[in-house]
Amino acid sequence: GDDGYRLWQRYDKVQDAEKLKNYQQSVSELVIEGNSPTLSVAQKELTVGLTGLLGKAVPVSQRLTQQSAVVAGTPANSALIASLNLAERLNSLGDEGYLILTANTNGKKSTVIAANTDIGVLYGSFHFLRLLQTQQSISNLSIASAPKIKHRVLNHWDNLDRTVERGYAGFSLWDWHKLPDYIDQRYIDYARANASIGINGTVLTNVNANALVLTKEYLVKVAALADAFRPYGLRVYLTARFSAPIELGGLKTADPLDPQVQAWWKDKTEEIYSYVPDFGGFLVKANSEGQPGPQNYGRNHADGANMLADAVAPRGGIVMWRAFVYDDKEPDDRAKQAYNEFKPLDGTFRKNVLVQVKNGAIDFQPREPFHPLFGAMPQTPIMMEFQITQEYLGQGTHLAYLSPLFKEVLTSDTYAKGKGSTVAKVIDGTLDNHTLTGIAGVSNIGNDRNWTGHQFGQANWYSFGRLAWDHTLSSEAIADEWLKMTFTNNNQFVAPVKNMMLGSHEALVNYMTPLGLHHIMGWSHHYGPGPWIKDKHRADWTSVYYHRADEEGIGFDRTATGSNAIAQYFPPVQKQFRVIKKCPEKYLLWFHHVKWNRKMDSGRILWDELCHRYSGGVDSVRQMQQTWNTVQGLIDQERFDQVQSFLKIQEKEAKWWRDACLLYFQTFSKRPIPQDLEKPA
Ligand code: GCW
Repeated sequence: GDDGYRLWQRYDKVQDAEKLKNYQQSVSELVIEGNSPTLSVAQKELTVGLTGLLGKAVPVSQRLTQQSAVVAGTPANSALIASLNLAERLNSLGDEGYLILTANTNGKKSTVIAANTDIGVLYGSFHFLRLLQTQQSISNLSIASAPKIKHRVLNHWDNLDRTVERGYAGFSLWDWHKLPDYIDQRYIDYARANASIGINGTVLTNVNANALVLTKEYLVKVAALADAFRPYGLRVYLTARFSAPIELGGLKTADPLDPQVQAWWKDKTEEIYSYVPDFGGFLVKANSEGQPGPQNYGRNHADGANMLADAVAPRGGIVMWRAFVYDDKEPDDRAKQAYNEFKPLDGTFRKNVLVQVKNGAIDFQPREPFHPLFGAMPQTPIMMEFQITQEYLGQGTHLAYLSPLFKEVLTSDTYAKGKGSTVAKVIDGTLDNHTLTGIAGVSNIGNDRNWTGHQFGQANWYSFGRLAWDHTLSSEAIADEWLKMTFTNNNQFVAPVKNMMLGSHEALVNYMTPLGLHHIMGWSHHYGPGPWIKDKHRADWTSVYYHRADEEGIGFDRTATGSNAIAQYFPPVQKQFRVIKKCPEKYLLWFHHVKWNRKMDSGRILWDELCHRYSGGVDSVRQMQQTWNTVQGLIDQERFDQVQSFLKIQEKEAKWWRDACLLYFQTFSKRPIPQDLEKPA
């Protein structure tokens, strides 16, 4: 059956007869001079891919023998490529960029995939395959591409017992029990998939870290994974449990200023590099949600990060230090804590430290305004952390295409250096001239047959990678290519399903947390609705803390009359959000406590508008179901059925959200559900 295992890397024969003929004529042989592990996987991918797509064998050759060859390589390892004098064009493309050109090689017309490095050749090869998979013309190519961000990393919240924190697609891919001796084909296919979208790093372990992964027993297993991934340009990172010197090293302290502690980490790091010579470095969650950290010893985040940074620096490693920190010390507004702790540390981090900031200040909500730390620490490379796994967005069963969420954040303007200081420019280093740049996505991958649980979860992995490479791509373009590669080029399928995807995130926001509501999910598991949650031992773990509904109105006042979290933004941004009248409605209840009878843009009062949003969300899901039903028969039955079943679950749960939230909030508003809307069941 077609279970989705092949992701977007399906190389089935091109259906359009004319295009097929053209491709067959344009690709006669594959010429790859030189050899290396990376070139050999590029060759394999091109051979398998082209053979499948063209429906004919494509001979591989070390030298050019025919017209219409595909020639791939670097000037250093290929005389043919060197003869094209591409130095100038390649110069600006760095270590990972590539060219795809229609060129004249030794008097023969060829398609050339050229790069400075073998990994660039591999990335270019995947791009070339994508052109055929999406049935674009390959007759007159002149493509240059290079990533805008240097470290494009997946974060796996995978535990050593193979459970995955916030994972909804089965168990961890890493089969520690059979490693290092058994290399599951899944590891290779995982690396292929990542390379195909330019992801070049993977943090194997949960940020709620287990120090055991730093022991020899595990390091040999980590090394086996790193060996499997290396040809694909995928570097391995680990999470570092801050108290490891105590737990593993038997020291009395983990104080980062203690010379013994520093020495322990240096030795440990050297040991890691002895197994994994290109080890990427550490990702650290410290002093957050009960994790140990430098503050346990009266030190700050920079002290902790710098100690680890010094340990990995001699080997070129980096430290990704997370800014997702909160505790009960900031009872008036948890949203303010990260900024308050980190902003004063700007300029005190080592050169090889990135501070990794979640897209919003609370926690991966269906919608949040951008985190005020973006733009606020110009001397520090700030790395983005998105969540691909749908912890707060319906988890394994709701279809929500997340590229629009990612784009909304990336295109937000921080005004840090005046208009046009977008979050994307902070992240890609152009705003403050950083060359060390990074973006992380919390993985939604597990050992389910289709990797992500929901077939459409694959689109979120895919779009994270594509945007990490080039954040200027549109959600529409990404959905278009993903659908064509994953399902079919048939426009009767692509056009309506693309529309469905593009509206899906907004639909979810509407039936879960419209108008800036947030964190009203069920306690701890974060799945269904739970706006009534209170009486937990910490205020900021309740829902009532976030929505603050009362007889007068609803919403969290984060202006000067409330927590004043708004003051963490640059003045022009504050101005956008400060007064109710001007604040975009999508963020209204994030920043303001608003009266139930306040007139909204639609002319309705707030209560009625809230009812309309919740109902509209349910309607949108029904619309998605209808759309999906029309494409039956255009794709394989197996994936069609699964998506159809999940949409039924989504509809049921959208109603659950709508009814639960409206009935609950109605106990405060004491107003009727508008006549024209379906009544809560
Ligand atoms: O989103 C929250 C999750 C925790 C997670 C934490 C974090 C890994 O509910 O499960 O822990 O954020 O990002 O550290």
